[in-house]
Amino acid sequence: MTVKEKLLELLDINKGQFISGENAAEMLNCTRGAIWKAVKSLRDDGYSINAVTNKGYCLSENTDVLSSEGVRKYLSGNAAEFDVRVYKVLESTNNTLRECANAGEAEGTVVISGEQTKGKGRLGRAFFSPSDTGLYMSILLRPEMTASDAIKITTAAAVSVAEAIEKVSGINPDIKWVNDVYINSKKVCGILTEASFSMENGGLEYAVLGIGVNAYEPEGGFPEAIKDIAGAVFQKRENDMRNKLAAEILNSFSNYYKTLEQGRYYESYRSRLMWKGERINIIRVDKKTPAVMLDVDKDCRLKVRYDDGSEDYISTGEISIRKI
Ligand code: BT5
Repeated sequence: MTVKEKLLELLDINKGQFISGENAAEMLNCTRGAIWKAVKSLRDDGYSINAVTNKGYCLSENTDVLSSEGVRKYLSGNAAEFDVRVYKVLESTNNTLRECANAGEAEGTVVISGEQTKGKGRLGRAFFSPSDTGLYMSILLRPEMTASDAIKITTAAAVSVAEAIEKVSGINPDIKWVNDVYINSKKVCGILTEASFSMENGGLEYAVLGIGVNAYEPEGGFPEAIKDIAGAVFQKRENDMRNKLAAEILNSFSNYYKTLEQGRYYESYRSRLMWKGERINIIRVDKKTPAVMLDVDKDCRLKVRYDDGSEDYISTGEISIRKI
């Protein structure tokens, strides 16, 4: 462990309390100069460390900096096997992970970033990913499944995010078919699964599961274009929250993933489904069809009733829904 890592551990254990440079240097067996250098470097990484003459250094109680050690600390069960890599800024965690996948990296490689400069949504849309307020994460999967079953990755992930949020915050989120997580009618998470298929047998070669969560509202609020749609999970910064949230998503997802075919996540998905029994518009490119949303089936197809009384099951794809 470097002085920086050891100092972070020391400050973390004593969060909210001052430790003098002299004591820290003695405990870590280094010079006070080395402590000061480590403090500067931790601040550059985003840690809020207060320095007061005659008192020393104190890590703010509401420090919430993403780090691979920070995420690993909260992993449990199957998720403890994940290889978590945390970056400060990337174009898109899905893009970075696709490069890892194409280079032959293993299932369970996880790329997390504190900011994305080209965060992607579905169908070429952008996902707003400002620095230090969100969690942008991609998981590499190499499942043996057909293309049509790949939707289960996305739906299981939506349940995992909702359950993880509930676990760390007590808030009970909803799911908007098929891949969005909502709190109080605002989107707090979007999910984009990108799959690569084998040219030889048409099977799934790998899938990159991308999850973007707005943990906090960015300073100055969300941009005009999404300010009526987007929301954040937390109202104020919470101690180590994004590391916890990332880990809890991975903990929950790793369990559902092992039994994806059995669809154990289905009842949780169904109970969180927004707009059940309400009128919606089904949007295909620019054609809108009004209907009543009835339910989802085990394959997460949407069961709807059209105005002529006929019923239909809708699969995801180039479709989205809006409440009327
Ligand atoms: C999604 O697409 O919501 C999928 C988003 C997936 C993002 C993750 S982050 C990690 C990984 N790396 C990536 O590059 N992507 C994944 P879609 O259902 O198409 O929704 C996109 C729409 O949501 C946009 O057109 C906006 O209206 C809205 N939107 C954009 N940014 C948002 C945000 N931060 N919060 C809430 N809504 C947003």
